[in-house]
Parts: sequence; C-alpha cells; structure tokens
Amino acid sequence: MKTPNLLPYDGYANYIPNFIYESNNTFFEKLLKEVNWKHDEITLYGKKIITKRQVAFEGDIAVAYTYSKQKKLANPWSHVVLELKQKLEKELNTQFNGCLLNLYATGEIGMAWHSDNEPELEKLGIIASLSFGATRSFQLKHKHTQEKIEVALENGSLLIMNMESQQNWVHQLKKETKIKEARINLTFRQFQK
Ligand SMILES: O=C(O)CCC(=O)C(=O)O
Ligand SMILES: [Mn+2]
Repeated sequence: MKTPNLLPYDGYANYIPNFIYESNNTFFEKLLKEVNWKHDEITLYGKKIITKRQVAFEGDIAVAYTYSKQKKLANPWSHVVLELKQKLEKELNTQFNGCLLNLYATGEIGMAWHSDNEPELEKLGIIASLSFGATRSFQLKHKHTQEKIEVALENGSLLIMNMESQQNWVHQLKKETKIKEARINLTFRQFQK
C-alpha cells in the first residue's frame, strides 16, 4: 500500500483511494444508523455554541480526550466502526484505541484550520482518516512556510498522517457550498496508555 507522500517536507501524509471498496455504500448507511451522533457543544469566547457538524467519539473504555476544552469519554465501539478499525489494523499493522467521527450534512459545513496534536495522543502515532459519502476538499498548510497541499477525499478513501505532520502542518476541511450531499469522516487515533 505504498503511495507517494503528499507532503514535500516535515511530515507524512498518504492518500489511498478505494481503501474500502463496496458497490452499494453500506458503510455510509450503517454509520448513520449505528453511531450515536450529537451536535457538538463548544465554548467560543466564553459562549456555548452548538455546532452544525455532528460528532461522536468511540474508543476503548479507558480513553478520554480533551477537545475544545471539554473532556470527552469514549463511547463503546459500535459494530460498524469496530469492523473498520479491524480492517485498518490488519492492513496497517498497527493498533488504534480511539476514533473521532464527524458527520457533515452538506458542503456548507466544514472544519477550520487545526492540528491533531492533543497531548493525549502518542508522540510517534499515526492518524488514519476514512471518508464516506460526498467527496470533499482537504487542505494541509505548513505552519511556517504556509505552503498548501490539497487533496480530494473520496468515498471509501484512507488518508494517513503521522504525528510529525501534526507538529508542522495544520489542516482544514473547506466549505464547499455547492455540495448538497452528506459526508462522514472517521479519524482513528492512538492515545497514550
Ligand atoms: O473531515 C475531515 O476530513 C477532517 C476531520 C478532522 O480534521 C478532525 O476530526 O480532526
Ligand atoms: Mn483534524
């Protein structure tokens, strides 16, 4: 599963289209149904805001994650997410103990520039990002040089990033108002034990 590194320096990002191949899109439907989706509550300038994006956090019992200053405990693995996790672990020869899930109802919903560099994550860990549904544009930007890389994340694709790339690059999911279809993204992560 060797594809070229998308990043010219200071990290590693690998895009594998059709990592999950299925003709009838059952994963999208199963994820919609089986995952305990919630609109996220974040605190911005001291105000509670309910996001348009829906999220979920699943993982091993012991895993907790501080995200937008809120501590989240993992929900137990749902059947469908566990199935995807096992496939990833087998193909990548590694293990994941948590997964953050995002549901974007339309292209009007995106995610602003950030890095996935929370202190709870393994320093040398990897992040495996699976996408289902609408194709959306994902960008990476170097923190110092500002160089930008763009990749379209298609249904069934896998994007792998390592932690060095989180230290040196930020990423965002662009808003694309013309897109009316939903997209689901799963980022499998390695939390320190
Ligand atoms: O939806 C995506 O592809 C990006 C999600 C993301 O960056 C995150 O959950 O941290
Ligand atoms: Mn992220």
